[in-house]
Amino acid sequence: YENQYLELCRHVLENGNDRGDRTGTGTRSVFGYQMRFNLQEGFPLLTTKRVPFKLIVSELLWFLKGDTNIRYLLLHNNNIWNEWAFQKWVESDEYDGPDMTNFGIRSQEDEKFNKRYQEQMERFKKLIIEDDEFANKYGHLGDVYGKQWRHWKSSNDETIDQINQVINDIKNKPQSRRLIVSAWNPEDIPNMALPPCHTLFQFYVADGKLSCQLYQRSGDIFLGIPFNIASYSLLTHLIAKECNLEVGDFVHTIGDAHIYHNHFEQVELQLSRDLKDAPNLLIKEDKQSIFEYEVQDVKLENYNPHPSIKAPIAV
Ligand code: THF
Repeated sequence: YENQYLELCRHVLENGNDRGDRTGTGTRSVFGYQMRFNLQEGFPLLTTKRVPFKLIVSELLWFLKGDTNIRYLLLHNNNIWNEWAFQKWVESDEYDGPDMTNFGIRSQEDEKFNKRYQEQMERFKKLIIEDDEFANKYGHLGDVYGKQWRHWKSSNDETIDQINQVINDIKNKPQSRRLIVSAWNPEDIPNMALPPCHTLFQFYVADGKLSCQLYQRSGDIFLGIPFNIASYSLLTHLIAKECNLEVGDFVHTIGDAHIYHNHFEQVELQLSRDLKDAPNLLIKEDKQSIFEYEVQDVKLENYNPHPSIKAPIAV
C-alpha cells in the first residue's frame, strides 16, 4: 500500500509543474491523482517515516465532536492547527507583541525573528489553555470541519448533523449513492481560517464492507497527505464498526497534489528507505456510539517505522 504513496512522490517530482503558491514557498504539483488502500491489508500509516498517530486520532475526534476551537487540540499536545489561530490573534487590535507579519516564511529564514515568534506562540498557547475568554475569542478557526460535519447551518436556522445522517443512511440504505459528507460550504468559506482541503467524502457498501472515497482539493504531499490517509482510514474503521460492517477500501482522490520546494530533500530521503510491515489498528470495543471515543481508545500494534523526518509547514 505504501508504494502508492512513494509512487505519488516520484510522479510529482518527475512530472510536476513548478508553481508559486499562496504561502510564498513554491510547490511542484500535478492536478488529479488517485490512490486506493485496501484496509483489510493493514492500517495504511506510513513506515518510511514515523507519522505521529496520536495527533491524527485527536484531530479526527476533534472533528467528530463538532469542535472548531484549538483548545481541545492543545490539551492533547496537538499543535498542528496553531498557526492558523495564531494568525488571527496577531492580526487583531488586541495583539501587543512584536510585528508578526508573514511569520510562516520569516520564522524559517530569520533566526532572530524565529526566536521572537516562538515566544509569542508560547504566550498564545498558554492564554488559550488558561484563559476561557481568550480561548473563546482566538481559539476558534471559524466554520471549519467540525462545524460543517456536525452543525451545517441551514437557511431556516436549524443545523444539519451530516455525520449522524450518513451513519443512519449507511445502516438503513446501504445501497444508497448519496452517502456524502461535504465540508465545502460556499457561504461559510469567508469565515474559515483555511477553506477545507478535504472537501467531500462518500461511502459505499458492498459485500458487508464499507469503503470511503475522499475528494481533497489540495494536498501537501510530505506533511499533510500521510495524515489525511490515516485519518480517513481511521474514520472508515470507526464508522464501519458503528454500522456492523467490515472495512473495504479507502480511495484517495486529490486535486492539486503538491510537494513544497523546501520538502524536496526530505522526500528524497524517504524514497531511499525500504518498507516495513503495516501496523494493525485496535479500537476499544465497548462504545455505544462513534461520538464517545477518547484518544486512548484507539491504538496501533506492530508499528515499527523508520525515524521521523522534520520539515517546515507552509502557512
Ligand atoms: N497546510 C499545509 N501547508 N499543509 C498541511 O498539511 C495542512 N493541513 C492542515 C492544515 N493546513 C495545512 C494541518 N495539518 C503537520 C501535519 C498536519 C497538519 C499540520 C502540520 C505536521 O507538521 N506534521 C509533522 C509533525 C508535527 C508534530 O509532531 O507536531 C510531521 O512530521 O508529520 C492538512 O490537513
